[in-house]
Amino acid sequence: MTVTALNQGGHAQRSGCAASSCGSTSTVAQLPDAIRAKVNNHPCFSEDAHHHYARMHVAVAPACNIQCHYCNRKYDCSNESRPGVVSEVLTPNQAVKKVLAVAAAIPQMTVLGIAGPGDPLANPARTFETFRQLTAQAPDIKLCVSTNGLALPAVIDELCQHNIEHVTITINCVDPDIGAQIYPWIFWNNRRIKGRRAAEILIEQQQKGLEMLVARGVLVKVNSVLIPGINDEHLQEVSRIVKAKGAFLHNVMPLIAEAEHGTFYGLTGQRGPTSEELQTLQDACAGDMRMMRHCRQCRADAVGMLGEDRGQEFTLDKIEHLEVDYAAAMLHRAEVHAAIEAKRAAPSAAPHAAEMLVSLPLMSKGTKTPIAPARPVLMAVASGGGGLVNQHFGEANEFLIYEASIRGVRLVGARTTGRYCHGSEQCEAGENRLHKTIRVLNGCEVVLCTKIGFEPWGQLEAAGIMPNSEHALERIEDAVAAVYRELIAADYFKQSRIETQRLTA
Ligand code: CLF
Ligand code: SF4
Repeated sequence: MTVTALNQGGHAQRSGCAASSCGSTSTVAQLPDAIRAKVNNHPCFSEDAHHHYARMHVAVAPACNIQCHYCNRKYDCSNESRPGVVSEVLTPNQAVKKVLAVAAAIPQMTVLGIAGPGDPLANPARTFETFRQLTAQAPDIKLCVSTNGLALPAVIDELCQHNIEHVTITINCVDPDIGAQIYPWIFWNNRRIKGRRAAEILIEQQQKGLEMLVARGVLVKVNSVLIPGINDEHLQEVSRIVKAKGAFLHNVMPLIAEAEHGTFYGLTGQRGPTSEELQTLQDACAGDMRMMRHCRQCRADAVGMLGEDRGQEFTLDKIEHLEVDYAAAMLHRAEVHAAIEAKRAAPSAAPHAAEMLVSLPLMSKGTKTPIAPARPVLMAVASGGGGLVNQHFGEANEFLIYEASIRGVRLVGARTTGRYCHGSEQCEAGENRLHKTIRVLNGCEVVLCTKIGFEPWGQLEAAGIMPNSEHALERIEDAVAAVYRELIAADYFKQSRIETQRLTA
């Protein structure tokens, strides 16, 4: 469980990158040293790391060896933020140049991932050449790859030669009958194979690849796309099996399916899950393994902190004539990383939320009966990184969603307010941005930010969401716990509009 603060008991698609919770502060601390060293600064494999470190993808892998019903690889679309979308496909040399430029300009970028726009292992020459050059030229950057798994067993030895410590496999099912509803075909042994047999082969290769990676000491994350009515009742089984085989993390992501994306599911009206459905399934799977809750379903050319995309600052025309002194950059990067680690290790950075919750008079003396019906509350947090409440409401393109309960504070997700097409007036047409934000924050009862204007304040309140800017610049978990305490003290739960069915006392 991603609980970072505990109560009286004493105590984280298309497959995006082409998972109780991952890497929350407490769970990372409990890992063996060797694994902790691998995940400590990987923003996807560690929830805490994602507040401090960035990742980038290079789009060197255009081809794919399977077809997924949720995929349509789009090029040259700078507005869309979803997997498979890229502005330009790069050669390995161009990719390496871009990585060095980004690493020098964004020293907190620790991980280079290859995640498409097709499948990295269906483009082995381009993928491995990029890795080979980066291993030699930028040894301080972790290499990461995300694959559908079909070609994984065949290339695994070469993959492991490149010192890859993190691999993601997208596994949406372990049952070929379900797979046949997700994958219309695969390309296997120079032939196109369709239907159930295609899914059967894909599943076999995925499971074999997972076992082989684990045997070689590679940390494996499994991504699964939650497709209501297709694999929603099946993913707990997937979670159980991949955990038993040694996967480190499971990342259940919502299906993105809109008609304008031109995917089979989009065109046939297949819906994606609601936030509640996603969280319910993630919680159900969490009984079996670590779950990732902070995935942002990145583009295949994403650059920056998770949830931010600075790709347009590093287009080919901008970096073409750039000369990077990477030896000097590495020294600077090491200093920045040391400063980040010092900050993370400082006593002031240690979670205080536990104490804040424990200090509440939550229980009747000598009993375990809650005084107040303190059901869980979802709070949306505007954060620009660092694990702090440090963004203006109007500047936030996404909100981290935390759940506060008497058991503690935990991250349960991230919601993008301009999710699929932000920044374009066209895309915003017909729906006021504020209304859209309020809709996206459905189910949240509090929004934490540094500042908020009069108009959004009023509209949020009218929608039953309380804006709160009194915890600006505080650690998120502390702020969420403090607000939860304030709600209890103000008898909020006696008056609140939402039923108390979700009591978890
Ligand atoms: Fe990229 Fe994926 Fe590596 Fe991360 S992304 S290849 S593991 S470096 Fe991360 Fe993006 Fe989610 Fe992927 S937030 S879509 S899980
Ligand atoms: Fe698209 Fe291929 Fe990835 Fe499926 S595996 S999402 S078809 S790129």
